Amino acid sequence: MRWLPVAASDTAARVDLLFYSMVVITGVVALGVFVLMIYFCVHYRAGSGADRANPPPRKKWLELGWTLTPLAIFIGIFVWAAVVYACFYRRGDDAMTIFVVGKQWMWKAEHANGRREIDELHLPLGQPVRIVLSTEDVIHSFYVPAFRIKQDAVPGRYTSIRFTPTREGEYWLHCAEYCGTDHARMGGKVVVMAPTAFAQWLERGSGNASLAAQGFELFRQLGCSGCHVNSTVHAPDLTGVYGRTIHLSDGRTLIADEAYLRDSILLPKRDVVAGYEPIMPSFQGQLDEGQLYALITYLKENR
Ligand code: HEC
Ligand SMILES: [Cu+2]
Repeated sequence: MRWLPVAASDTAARVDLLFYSMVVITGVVALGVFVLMIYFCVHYRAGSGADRANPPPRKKWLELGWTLTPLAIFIGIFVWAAVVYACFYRRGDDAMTIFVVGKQWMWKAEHANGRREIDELHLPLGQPVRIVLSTEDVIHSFYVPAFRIKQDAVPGRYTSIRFTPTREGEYWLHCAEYCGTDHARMGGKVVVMAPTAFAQWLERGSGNASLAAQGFELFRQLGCSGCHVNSTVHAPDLTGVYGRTIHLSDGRTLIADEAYLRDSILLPKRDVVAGYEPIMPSFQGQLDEGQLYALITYLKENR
């Protein structure tokens, strides 16, 4: 008998173990409570001959025991669950990044080499993947039950989730956040392929330039290079900007991640780099999510 969808990722194995452990622990406790309750109801019913004299004295160790043991178990479960949760968001350079954007009512995916797909997502078996999510309109939620992952795509920012597919096959992909008329139809399938088959599939791409190359093209077209590369304008050098520690003019310090690069392009007045004038124009409304991510991919790879 199968209670849950097949487990097709490393996260699924971790989530299931946690889930079943909680079912067993709470089940055993509930069973114990009900058995005792029924026993006491019958034993001490009105008119029964049970001995009610000499009630046992209070035993402190017993009360402490049944208070502290569940406390320890619940805190243990909390720590365990926190570790499982943290795995979804672990960073590491080994993960393959795929950009997925939600749009009423479809999921559009773009691989690093520029191959695009809609309502389908091909993944290689055994390779850690990081899905970077965004949306063109309202909140959507990227939900693959077989992977036990569900992550909101939120307007105006990036969210991401990480996992490793561990089983070849096709799995349902859904939107799990009500997003309008065709919400229930928003979804498709995830196809997990053997690594060599995946590599071939990826190569058979539609002939798009890679994300980084598209980004470079935009970097020139939009005039970014006019200020940022060999220019008389006083603007920061963007070579290796990703991951750099940035000092801002208001004294804050942060690490340049995807979110920071996104904000630098759309809301340049918000985080002004120390030592520079806030002269960079906003590019809000001039780029769709795919173009913006291509630009960021170019900045990430421009080391
Ligand atoms: C008019 C000149 C100008 C143009 C055009 C321009 N920038 Fe800038 N940019 C600046 C200046 C000046 C700063 C530093 C002050 C600030 O943070 O606003 C900056 C900051 C940045 C930063 C933050 C750099 C850091 O070291 O933290 C990024 C990223 C960036 N720009 C990317 C871009 C991209 C991508 C484009 C094109 C879409 C672009 N810029 C277009 C002048 C420009
Ligand atoms: Cu949706």
